[in-house]
Amino acid sequence: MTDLATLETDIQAAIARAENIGHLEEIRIAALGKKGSISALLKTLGQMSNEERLIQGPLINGLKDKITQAIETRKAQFSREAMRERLISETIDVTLPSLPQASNQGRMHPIPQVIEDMSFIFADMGFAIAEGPDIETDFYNFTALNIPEAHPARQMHDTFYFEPDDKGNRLLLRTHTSPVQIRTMENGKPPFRFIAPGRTYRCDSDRTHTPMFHQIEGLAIDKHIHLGHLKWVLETFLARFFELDNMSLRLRPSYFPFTEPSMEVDIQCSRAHGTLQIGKGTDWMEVLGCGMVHPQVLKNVGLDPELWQGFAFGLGVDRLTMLKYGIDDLRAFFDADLRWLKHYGFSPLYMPHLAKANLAGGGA
Ligand code: 2NM
Repeated sequence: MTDLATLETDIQAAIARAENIGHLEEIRIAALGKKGSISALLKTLGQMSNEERLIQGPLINGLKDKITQAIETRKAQFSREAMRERLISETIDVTLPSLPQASNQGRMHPIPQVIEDMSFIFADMGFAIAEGPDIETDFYNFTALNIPEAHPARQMHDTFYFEPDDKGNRLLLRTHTSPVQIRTMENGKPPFRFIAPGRTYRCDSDRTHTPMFHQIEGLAIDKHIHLGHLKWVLETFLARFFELDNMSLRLRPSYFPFTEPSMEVDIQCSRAHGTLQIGKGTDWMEVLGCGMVHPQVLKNVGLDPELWQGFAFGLGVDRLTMLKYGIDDLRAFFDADLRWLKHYGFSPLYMPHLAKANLAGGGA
């Protein structure tokens, strides 16, 4: 019969000598595995007399428990040591400058980059930035904006509607960011001066339309805001966006339900010799819509149109991005083609020229 005390001393010594988890596992199998030394002892209990088993049973099981515990304790020690080593070896100095190769790998998609650049220009002119939900109610997307029931924009083919609820109310995907202007005016006090950039949705898909596109709408409400202010803001914005010293605009009368008067805005351009040049020449290109906010819209958000007035405008981010960067296929924006992104995407360290000019002390 094996001397239990000797066996225990031997196994404990082996556990103490173990150099790693693999080693420890070998010791465990040799003692407690199917053919292990302690397992063999446990099997002998079956052949013992009752009196002998009463004495040997607790001794052998006690040994099994002690060894199991000793192995667990050593294992925990190993994993603490492993973690300590890992923490030491993986320490990084976050104050080191980034590697040029690393910071040059990823690319910012042109659309969010241009939204940021445009927002920067408007912020520099004193506009705040407002946001709102993509999923809207009929009231905020249409009714509050003075868009009557029979308006074509309300028809199924333009608007993505959700299934109606029990009461027949349908939510929808906003068709413009104007509901953000309504919500922001409802929740605040005039004067207002902010832009609302974001995603917009229309059930329309062809060479020049995608069902999701991006808009920036702007709004200024005060006691004496007039068309002159609107024209200056648009001229200044468009000149800065296209990185030109100045910009000639042409305002043509148009119609929107939420503005009166309403106008479409063309920028000066040249299409001579088959190339498009913006800011020079004798041609015109439509880039945005605008107007003086309709008195009914002001009433709808609880403002007295006898006291308050102002302008609003809306521009399509996707098309202006294509114009500025010579991108000729709208659908490329949504293809997730890495080769395209490598060419047209922006470095993470890119800064809009306006910000750079200000840093150099020569800002406008
Ligand atoms: C446009 C053109 C003209 C517009 C109006 C409003 C609001 F909410 F203030 F009434 N937000 N945006 C507006 C005006 C939008 O997009 C071509």
